[in-house]
Order: sequence, then C-alpha cells, then structure tokens
Amino acid sequence: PKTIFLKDYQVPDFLIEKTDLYFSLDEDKSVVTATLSLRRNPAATDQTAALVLHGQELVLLTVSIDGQALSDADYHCSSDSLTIQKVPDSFVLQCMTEIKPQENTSLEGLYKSNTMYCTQCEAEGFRKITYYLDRPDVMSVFTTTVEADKERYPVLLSNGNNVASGDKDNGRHWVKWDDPFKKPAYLFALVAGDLEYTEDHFTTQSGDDVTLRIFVEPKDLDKCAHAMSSLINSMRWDEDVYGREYDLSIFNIVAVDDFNMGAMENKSLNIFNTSCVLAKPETTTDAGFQRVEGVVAHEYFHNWSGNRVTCRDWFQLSLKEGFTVYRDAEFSADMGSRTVKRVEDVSLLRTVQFAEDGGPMAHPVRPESFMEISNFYTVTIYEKGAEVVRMIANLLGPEDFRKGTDLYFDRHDGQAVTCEDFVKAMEDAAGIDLTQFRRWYSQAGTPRVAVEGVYDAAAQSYSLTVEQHCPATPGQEQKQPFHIPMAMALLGQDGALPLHLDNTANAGLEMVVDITQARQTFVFNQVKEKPVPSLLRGFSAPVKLSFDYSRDDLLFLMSNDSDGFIRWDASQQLGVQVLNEMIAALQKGEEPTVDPRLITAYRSILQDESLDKAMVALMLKLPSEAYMTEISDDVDVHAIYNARTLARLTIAKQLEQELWQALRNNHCTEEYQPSALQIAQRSLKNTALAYLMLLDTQEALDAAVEQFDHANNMTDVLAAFNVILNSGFGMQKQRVLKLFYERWQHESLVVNQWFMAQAVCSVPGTLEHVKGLMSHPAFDLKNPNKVRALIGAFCGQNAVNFHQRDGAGYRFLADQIIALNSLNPQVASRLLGPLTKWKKYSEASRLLMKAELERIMAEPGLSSDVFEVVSKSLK
Ligand code: BAL
Ligand code: ZN
Repeated sequence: PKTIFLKDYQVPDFLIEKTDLYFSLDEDKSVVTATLSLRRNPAATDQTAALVLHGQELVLLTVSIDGQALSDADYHCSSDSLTIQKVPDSFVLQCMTEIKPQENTSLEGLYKSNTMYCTQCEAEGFRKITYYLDRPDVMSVFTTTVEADKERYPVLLSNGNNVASGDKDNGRHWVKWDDPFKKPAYLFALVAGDLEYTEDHFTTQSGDDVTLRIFVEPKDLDKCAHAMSSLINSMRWDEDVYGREYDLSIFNIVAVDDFNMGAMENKSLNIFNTSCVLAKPETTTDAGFQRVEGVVAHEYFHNWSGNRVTCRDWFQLSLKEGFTVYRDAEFSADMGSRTVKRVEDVSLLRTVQFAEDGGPMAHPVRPESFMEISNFYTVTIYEKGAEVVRMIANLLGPEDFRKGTDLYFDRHDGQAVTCEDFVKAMEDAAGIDLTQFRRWYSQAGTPRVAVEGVYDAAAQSYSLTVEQHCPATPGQEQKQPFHIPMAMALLGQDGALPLHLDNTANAGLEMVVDITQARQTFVFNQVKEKPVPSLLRGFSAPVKLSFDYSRDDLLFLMSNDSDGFIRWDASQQLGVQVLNEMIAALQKGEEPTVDPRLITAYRSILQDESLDKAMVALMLKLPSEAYMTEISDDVDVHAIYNARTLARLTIAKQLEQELWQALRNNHCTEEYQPSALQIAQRSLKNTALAYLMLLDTQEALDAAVEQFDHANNMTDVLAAFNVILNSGFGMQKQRVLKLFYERWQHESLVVNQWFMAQAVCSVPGTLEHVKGLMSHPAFDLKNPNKVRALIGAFCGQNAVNFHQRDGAGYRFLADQIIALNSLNPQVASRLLGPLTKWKKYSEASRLLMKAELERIMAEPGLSSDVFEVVSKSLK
C-alpha cells in the first residue's frame, strides 16, 4: 500500500453537480446505474486531465458519455479505478456496475446484515458501490431509486425526501429519494429490509415539523424509546446551545446488527449499530443507556458539524469528529452529571489516548500521512480532538465561542473545509491570536508538564515554575512548546486563596495561566499561608502534569477541592503511589502493604454525605490496570494485577462494615430510570458489592445471588453476574452462566455481554475458555460486535490472562487477526491494539509479542489496514 500525504493535496480535476443512482437489488447480484453530471473544476491546475474515478470490487457492465456507449479502447479499469482519457469539459457519464452485497463481509459499501441491505460509506466505502470521485471535497446533490422484491424488502430508504414510489408487475417495487443538500459520497446511505418503525415529531424553533422515525427489526420495537427521547433532546439542545436547526422534514435512524462502527451520520438517514440505539432496562445497562444517548446526539450533531460543513480531505477528520465529540460531551454533561462525565472522559483519554500517543501509531490531531484512512478513526482524532476544541472554547469563553461557531457555520455552510478554517473562524470572531495554539493540530504526543511550587513566607509569595516537554513521536523528533491553558487555584486551610499573579489585582479564586514557553515561572503575591496548589482544574489541557504532592496534600485535595475532577484525580494519584509501592515490594520479593492512609481516605469518602454517590464510586476505584500500564515504562502485568488485587482485598477487609452500608443504603426500589441519581446509586452499590465479594463470604455471595435472581434491570444483573464469575464459588458460577444464557439467548446484545463477562474474567484458564466460546453457536466471526465482545475484550481488558507467560494469548490474537484480515480488514486492524504496545513490556513478553507481529507480517495478502499497523509497530 502507498502512503498518502497531506502536503500533496490537490483540488479535484472534476466536480459532480448531480448524482442519480438506480439500485436494482437481487439475491444473487445487484446492479447499480449511476448517472453523473460532471464538469471540469475551474480551480484545477490541469484542464486537460483524464477523468479518474475510484472503484473497487466492481464489475463494469456498461459506460457511456452523453448517451454514447464507450468501447473498451476508450477507458481503462484497474483494481481501484476507472480512467477515461478523453472527456468533454461538461458531460453526463453513465456507468452500470454489478456488485454482490451478500458476499461483502468487509461491511464497507453495500452489504447485507441478517436479511437487510445497508450501507457504510465513510470513509471510502462508496467506491465499492459504483465508480465515483469518492473524496469529501466532491459534493453533489443525489437522487436515489431503490428497487427490490416487495415482500422481502417492504422498506426502501435513502437520503432526503421520499418523492415517488411504485410497484412493478413482477412482485418488485421501487422508491425514489431526493436529497436537496449537496453532500460528499461518504454521507450516502441506502437501506432495504423488512423493518418496522416507531415515530415521533419535533417542531423546530422556526416552527417546522420534522417526522422522526427509528427503523428496527419487529422484535426490537420495544427498545426505541430512549433513542427517540435522546434524539428530541439533542435537537432541542443544538438549537438552544448552538442555534442549529434541523433542515429537512424527515430524520430516520436504522438499527443494524453488523456494523464496524458505533453509528454513521448519513444525511437524514443515520445508520446505527444496534448496540448504540436499542435500550430497555431489562436488557441494557446504565452505561448502555448513556452510550445510546451520547451516540444519538453525536450523529445528530454531525448534521451541522460534518454534513452542512464537511471535511476537505481525510487529514481533516478531526474537524468534524473532535468538534462533534466536544458537542456530544457537553450535551451529556447537561443531561446527566457534569463532573462524572468529565472524569469518565478524562479516564479514557489518559489510558487509551495517551497510550496511543506513546505508541507506534502516534499521530497529530491532523495527521500528515496515512496508508489506510480507516486506521485513523482513533482516540486521538476523536477524543484528543475534542480536548483541543474544549481548550479553544475555554480560551474564548462561552460568548465568543458561540460567536466563533456561528461564524464558522455561516462562513462555510455547504463547503468542505479544513481544521485551519475552524481555528480562523474562532480567531476572527473573538479577535484573538491562536498562532501557537495551532501546534495542538500539527504536533503528536502528550506534553509533560512538570510543576514546582516554592513558598516564601517572608515575602508572602508563591511561585510556580513550569517546564513543558513533549517526547518524540514517529516522524517528529523535535517539538515546539505548546500553548497550554492551565486552570488553577491555591488552596489554604480554610479554602481557596485570592490570586494576585505578578502583583496584579485580585483575579479571583481560580484562574487560567497560559503556559507558552519551555520553562516559565508564575509568581503569586499576598499569599498568606503555604498553599496546596490545585492544578489543571477540570483537566484544562490534555497533558501529563506532575507535581510532587505529599500523600497528605493528596488527602487534602481529595476532601477539600471544590473541583470534582481534582478530588477524583487526587484519589487516583494517591492510588498510583500506593500501588507503585506495592509493585516495587512484590518485585523485590517483599511483603507488600497498603498504606493505611488510603484506607482512611476511602473510609471518609464512604462516610461523606455531601459527595455525589457516583463520585464516591469513582473515587473508591483504584487506578485501573490499563492506567497503571500506561504510566509505566517497563510494564510488569502480573505485578500490577497482584498489587491491585491485594490492595482491593485489604480495602474490602478493612472497610467491610462501611461497604455493607453502601450496599444496603443504595438499593433502588423505584421504577428503573437512567437518571443521574439512580445511576449513581447503582454504581456505588455495585462497587461495594464487588469489594465485598472479594471476601469470599457466604453473606456476600447471598447478596450477589439475590441481586442476580431478582434485579429488575441489566445493570444490577450484570454486576452480580460479573462478581460471581470472578469468585471462587464454582457451583454458583455454573448456575449463573447457564441461567443468564438461557434467559437472554434471543437478545443478541445481551449475549454479547455474556461473552464479554467471560472474556474479561481474571481467573486462570480463561484463554482456553474463550477459545471454546468461539465455537459457541451464538458466536460469529463475521459480526464485529461478537468479535469485540469476546476476542477484543479478552485481549484488551484481561491483561493478566492475555499476557500469560507462555505467550499463548498473543498467539491466539495473531491467529484471529490473520483470520479476520480477509473477512473484515477494519475489524482485524482494530484488534491489533494490544500487540502494538509490545515495546512497553518486560523482555520476555516483548519478544513473544514481537514474534507474533512478525508472523502476521509474513502472511500473504495482508490488507492495507493490517499492513499499516503491523509495519509501523515493528519499526
Ligand atoms: N463518522 C463516523 C462515525 C461517527 O463518528 O459518527
Ligand atoms: Zn462522528
């Protein structure tokens, strides 16, 4: 595969004014007739260039220009293009192609999921449907006619408005759709199936009625209510917060079982992975409900940030994804608990994104090159991209940020633009200079920010000296200093102290200092006592900040800071210190002990009535194995696991009474609601249950079994199921495994949870168990959700078993990647993640992991997706 560079970007030689598609869908083959009105792009440098259309896995039946059929000598077909040397300046091209959706296991382009046809075109799937200029800066209006057997496929959908339909005399029917908005091909969608829908309506601020429909298989009609209310809430929120209204009279969502991503924002026809749209209390966990709300909002928000204003090229992917993740995160914060949402997002960023930044696939928010764009739908593009937008929003403040987004949408409506256009709109609207800030788009890696504080009692001054440094990443040896906005406060014994930076007037109790140089000192005056600094409040920048806090400082921040994020972060830092001490002891063959201050801190958290219960649950969780792995350079998986397990057991023993109280006091007797309050209660109760089960007592087992047998919601059932599976109670384990499956075998999404719970089980022998489950009748290697639930979860979330010392876990993963490489390259490539981090591990593991990567590399016929990740990992 060849590498594509941002610096080589050129405008397209041709534009497509109109796209008319006719799909004739049939069981053995489908025929697509594309009629394209093309003209030369006046902005192109070569006004005599040949027409080169993208196309993959297509059989070309006929091709004509302005009604004249072309002969074989007039064009050339390769495995990924159709070239016509001589074309007029303006013409109508018609291509008839044959495709086989029923054989398409890559789930890109047009494919079948169960009995329905559906599409996934982002990023470059449209070229598997017909020959086209499949690049986001070619925007066209589309009309689409879908024809299929009426009995099997009563529902035929595409983008825009339904403008005509009719029956044919052979049992077939057709529907014509017209989308008045210009769009790139990646936003095209088609669905044909035997589906039913739930319907609701939304009236826009301007008074227009929008019909909202969610199409599902009939058995899932009872699981659409939450997605529908989330959609309505999103539509209202985007009007209130961004002044963005919906622009058509119809908005459809379709749920499909086989889907590579979470969902897709096709214009007016969003297609969703069932896991991100279906929800009801009996089958869906709280996290599942929140995911549905967030993803429905995310896809809806794309209508403006992505569709009305789209990306010029795929290097700009974060333009739409980072901005839209920022928008959906703020929406979720407004719908639920703001602090909890922030903590969850930062946790993900600090484990997964920071790990990506430190690994072989590290790339800037705006990458400079790629081999396969599908490999760049990453946490860096999405989550770090969202952090970059968040920093801009905070630098501008709410009013100017809204001016900036208004200007961006007005200025670029109907255009395909760049990250630079976004930043420029912000600068122009707010009158600020973001020149240095732009480095967040171009430089990869997580900046390290080391802060030192010195208190001068005589001068009553406190100085913070800050040094920033960003490690080298592939292709970027040297980095320039970033502009890092650090929100901060100085805490005294009785609360935050007034801030007088450089003898200026009182700036209040909290401020943002702009770190712009490699080394900088900020001096605060009139500081009456030695403060404990509260740094990077709200996680105001995506950096690794270090400050030499004593454990007492951390305990102080945990119980006194007014910023919920800092309180949680202090609990994590304390946890890291304690665990690192235990890991060191284990490695020296000494007896590890848990610092009693951690236990005392946890006790006071459990007793603190003023704290949000969700925060209590979060603060009681020790840093995850994934986070401990991310922050160490020479990872000893087994020492991390053993230290953490021992610490958890000690906490359970010493806080048994308090944990029982938390369990009993948070039993929710009302009807299930996915409300912040109830979610918090369940979260705390189930955290307590997990600790108590470590004690191996009959009393704890009884509580778990009671919950498993009688809870009215999947959150509680699954929590009980998980703790029983991880316990030593063999009989109960067998019982719940069997019962759970029998009860839910007809609910595919719940069966995924069943697979996942077994895959992440920390008991020895899990690898063999997972291998056995791959032959289970409910497992299907062609279904990405099943692959993620079993193989992905085992390799990505069960470190102690994946890294078993003989390397069998690595071998297993490599075998699955080789099998998936030809079936579904995108899924295969995503699964590689755990192997790509091989350089971080201790030597024995490192060599075994590398050997498996080399084995994959030696496979013939590697997809560009897998090739790119493996080859970069081995460098
Ligand atoms: N655009 C791909 C799916 C998503 O981010 O919404
Ligand atoms: Zn998105």
